[in-house]
Amino acid sequence: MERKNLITFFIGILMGCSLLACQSNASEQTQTEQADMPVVPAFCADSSYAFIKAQTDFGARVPNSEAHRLCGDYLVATLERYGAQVINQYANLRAYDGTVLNARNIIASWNPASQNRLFFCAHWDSRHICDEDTIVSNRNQPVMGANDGASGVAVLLEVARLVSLQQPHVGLDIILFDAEDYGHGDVENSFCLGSQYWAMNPHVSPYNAKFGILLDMVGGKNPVFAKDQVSMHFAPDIANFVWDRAAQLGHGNVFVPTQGGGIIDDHYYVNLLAKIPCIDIIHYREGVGFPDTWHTTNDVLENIDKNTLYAVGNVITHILYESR
Ligand code: AHN
Ligand code: ZN
Repeated sequence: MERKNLITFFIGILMGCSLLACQSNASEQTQTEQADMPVVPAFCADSSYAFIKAQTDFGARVPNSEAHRLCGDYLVATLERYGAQVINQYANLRAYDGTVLNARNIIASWNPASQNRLFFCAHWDSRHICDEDTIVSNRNQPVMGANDGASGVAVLLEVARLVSLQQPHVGLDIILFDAEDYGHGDVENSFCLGSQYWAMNPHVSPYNAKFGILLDMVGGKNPVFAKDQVSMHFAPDIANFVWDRAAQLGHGNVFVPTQGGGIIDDHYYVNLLAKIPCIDIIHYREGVGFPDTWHTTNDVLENIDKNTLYAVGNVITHILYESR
């Protein structure tokens, strides 16, 4: 062997050894990063479930109540503990019945300087009345909102925990909207007061993100998540991308690729007023409607299914960590 070839040969052996060494005691991380595949941390449904319980333990989180204020403080403290920079956006918002709601949107940011960002959102308030309850005498009770409110927040708190352990490539904002559910079906724009306010007054100006994902009622039993018409109108590519990824991850039974109803939810105002594409993952089936527990006294922890939390959490964790 010529001297030059010999050197090449030894370099080759050395490289082979280091590769072998790398592989033999390699973490999954090193192997998958080599294949240019990001490592996606494991979403823990038990942890997410505990975040629902933490919220419902305060009681119903109706704006202007003690439970609402204390739960807001808990959410901010938890997000800060997971390394976020948190902004409290306070606003006095007039509800359909004239009540002035002391509202508080909570915005948690990681890597706020990055222009390359995503946001996830949910509403953290619970409804003041169980007006869909079959028992008439229950209809003046507030909604506990284990699913309607707490579930979306709980999935996002678990994502926050994962982000504290492993930084994604993109910047992230978790936006917890207030005063979503203090509306009246007959009064236009009376729901989603917190998101309407945020969309007209973003926490930083100018605010931009590639897209957003809203979670609403993501912890119920026998869920069906269809692509709602508002998402398909404003952000069809994002909806198709998320539903395709969900199917690849084995959640095609809950993320059904059909067109859902036209749902006025926080994402509608984010699209319309802030002009940022945002989709909704919401338990709603055309012809069936919202889950049976919706706006009733049955929207409690006992009716939460951890498998639903896992499906949604697993999908959005992949979307976050696979984004470049
Ligand atoms: C409508 O009822 C039109 N939108 C549902 C918004 C909502 C209420 N999400 C949870 N609770
Ligand atoms: Zn509701």
